[in-house]
Amino acid sequence: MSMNRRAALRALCSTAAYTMVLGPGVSSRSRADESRIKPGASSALIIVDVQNCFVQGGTLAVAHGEDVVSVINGLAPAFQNVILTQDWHPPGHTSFASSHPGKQPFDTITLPYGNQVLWPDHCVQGTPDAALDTDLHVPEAQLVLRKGFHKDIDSYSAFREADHRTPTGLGAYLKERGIKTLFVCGLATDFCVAWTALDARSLGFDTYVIEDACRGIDLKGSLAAAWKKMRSHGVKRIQSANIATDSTDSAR
Ligand code: VGL
Ligand code: ZN
Repeated sequence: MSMNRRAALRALCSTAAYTMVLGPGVSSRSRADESRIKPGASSALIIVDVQNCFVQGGTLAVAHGEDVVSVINGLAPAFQNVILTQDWHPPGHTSFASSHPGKQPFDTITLPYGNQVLWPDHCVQGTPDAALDTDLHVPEAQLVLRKGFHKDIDSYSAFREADHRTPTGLGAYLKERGIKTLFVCGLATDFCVAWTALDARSLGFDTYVIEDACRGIDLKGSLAAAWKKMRSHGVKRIQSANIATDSTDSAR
């Protein structure tokens, strides 16, 4: 190896010790004390279902669901692209226990597209329960995607409805905008967040779930099962502290 190549390699290695490119639009300082990811132009934050419905006082309140709001309010400004989703069901939706005589919330039934957990009536279109959490402050959001509006199909995922066929259009939207890396957060970890992250992987996105910006329902072990499945599909589990916000950046 020539001296020039060796010197160039040494220079490259020492640079790599400070900045590691994790994929298009994402870079991270790799030293232990500087291990934050700085989302770039080809990354997006997807904030899943942070609605009145899923926080304290809502029709399907997730334990400590409201705790994600301040975390997400702090994270969103670090992203150049932010998408919000809303669970948005018509009255009499097939996922409601009340639509199935004799059934109770949290029972499971078989529908033409597979198993369906039955829920209390929730996130009914146009009701205050379905509105975004009152304290959520994300003016930078570019798209609010509503899902679950077909009366006979549920849609946990922001990409594909529960029949695993009907697309919401989000995949094409993100691809057309050149987005390659997704950071998913919100409610609930083991349902809409997990299904969104898994579909994101199957559509080829590099996918992170920000654990402390999510809370789970945990129905019969569903939270641990969701993390296991996400891990096996290559979803990366991180914390909000792993994202470089403007203030943490300039502090360095
Ligand atoms: C959700 C259950 C029913 C969610 C939505 O947002 O995780 N869970 N509908
Ligand atoms: Zn729902």
